[in-house]
Amino acid sequence: MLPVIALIGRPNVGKSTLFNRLTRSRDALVADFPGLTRDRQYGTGKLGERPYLVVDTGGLVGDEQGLEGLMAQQVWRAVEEADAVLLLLDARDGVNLSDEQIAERLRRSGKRVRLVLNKVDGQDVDAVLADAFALGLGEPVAIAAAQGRGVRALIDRVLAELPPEQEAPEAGEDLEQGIRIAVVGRPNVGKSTLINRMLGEERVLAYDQPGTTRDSIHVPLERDGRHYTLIDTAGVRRRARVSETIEKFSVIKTLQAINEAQVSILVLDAHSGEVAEQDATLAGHIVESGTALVVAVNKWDGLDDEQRQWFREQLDRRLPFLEFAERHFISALHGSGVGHLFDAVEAAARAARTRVPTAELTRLLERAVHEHQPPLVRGRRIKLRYAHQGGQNPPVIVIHGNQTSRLPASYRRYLNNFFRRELKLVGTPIRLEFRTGENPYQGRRNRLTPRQQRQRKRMLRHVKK
Ligand SMILES: Nc1nc2c(ncn2[C@@H]2O[C@H](COP(=O)(O)OP(=O)(O)OP(=O)(O)O)[C@@H](O)[C@H]2O)c(=O)[nH]1
Ligand SMILES: [Mg+2]
Repeated sequence: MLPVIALIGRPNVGKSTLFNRLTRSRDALVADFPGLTRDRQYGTGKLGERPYLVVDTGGLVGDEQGLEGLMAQQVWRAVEEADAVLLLLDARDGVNLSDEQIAERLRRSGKRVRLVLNKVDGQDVDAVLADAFALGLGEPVAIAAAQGRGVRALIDRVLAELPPEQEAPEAGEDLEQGIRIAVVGRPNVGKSTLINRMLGEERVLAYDQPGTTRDSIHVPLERDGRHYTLIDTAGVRRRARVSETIEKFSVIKTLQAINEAQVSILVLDAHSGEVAEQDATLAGHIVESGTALVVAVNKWDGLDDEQRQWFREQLDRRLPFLEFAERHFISALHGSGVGHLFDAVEAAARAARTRVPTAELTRLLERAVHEHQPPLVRGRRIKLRYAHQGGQNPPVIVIHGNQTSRLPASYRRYLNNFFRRELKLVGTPIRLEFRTGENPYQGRRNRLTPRQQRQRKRMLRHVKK
């Protein structure tokens, strides 16, 4: 599981600014998916040695209302789910009573807390550092989040203090576990019903175990001689009880599950009549994570044609960036369409593992460029020369050329769609990475002068004899 880092502090100390810094590396990716908005509260980051999850929170005010109110409860929940808490302080304001009260409360939480003194740019911070130190939460780390100063050192330090990550699951498929499938969706879309349906009646009772707040349950499953592991974020419950329970929804838990899975099934509720904000946010997280995806539109039973048409339009309008995934219209309650989900999961997992030879990718790139040239930038044409595969799960296509950082998002999308179509990739996002520079294969061997070439020929003649 990824370590979870929560950002806590008074209003305006720079939590969101730091959050953006810690998650920024993903910006370029998002540009390839029109309509995808980023979650500005939960994000994945990989600034340091290993990936992590970050949670931004609303500002806390140190009085009783501010520490116990409705808003604050959200913050404490984030603390509860975190492995490390960063308490931000504002070097311009100095340490005040609010900070002291928040610090006191954090100390009682028993969590690993690290003090972060922000906005140290252009400040003489010695006095504030001493005040911060006096909060009794250890040595503060000074940063300037707006400029990015000290942020890398901070995250390195925080990650180093955390216990080493448990063995990360293999990117590929494990024979015993089979494909790992995360079943995700907002509360009450029917995740538990679907999981029960996928498992079959008799299996359900055995897995009636509550998870802790942030841990998902892994349920082994065999179907047609194939193994799968369902990662359940809702908690599988006895059938009779499914409708009665109000599940405790946790974005962190969902993100962890997506991260461990090879394929996510995003469950939507057609009965609700709309694709909600939270659906779009979860969809965005899945795309950012790069796992393969199958969309399951649940509660399709009992809708008339008009309602169905309406929901299809909602999907196109609100989740246009999911067009790479298969959509299945199902009824978890009655079981219709559920069997096809397994085929879709298999297909998506296969697509995610695709391997394409360099020669073929380069040929495709040449065709794409031929059909639609990259734009001119300041009178010079952006050149894209060749492509190779940089990874699987999801497929990464590395494109070499010059001025590639100037490629507009629209052209990246064009390339993305082109490769997807030509490689017939359904169910997996693809990642494009661009490299500017010389052909690395060209520079690898020293170029020989004519004289050296003659010498070399002579030498080789000797060797042959
Ligand atoms: N000078 C300076 N300003 C900063 C720094 N970090 C953040 N700011 C500014 O401080 C203001 C508040 O930043 P936010 O990141 O929105 O603060 P926040 O803690 O998320 O605030 P709330 O969400 O309202 O609690 C913004 O105007 C930032 O530009 C910094 O390192 N130096
Ligand atoms: Mg904020």
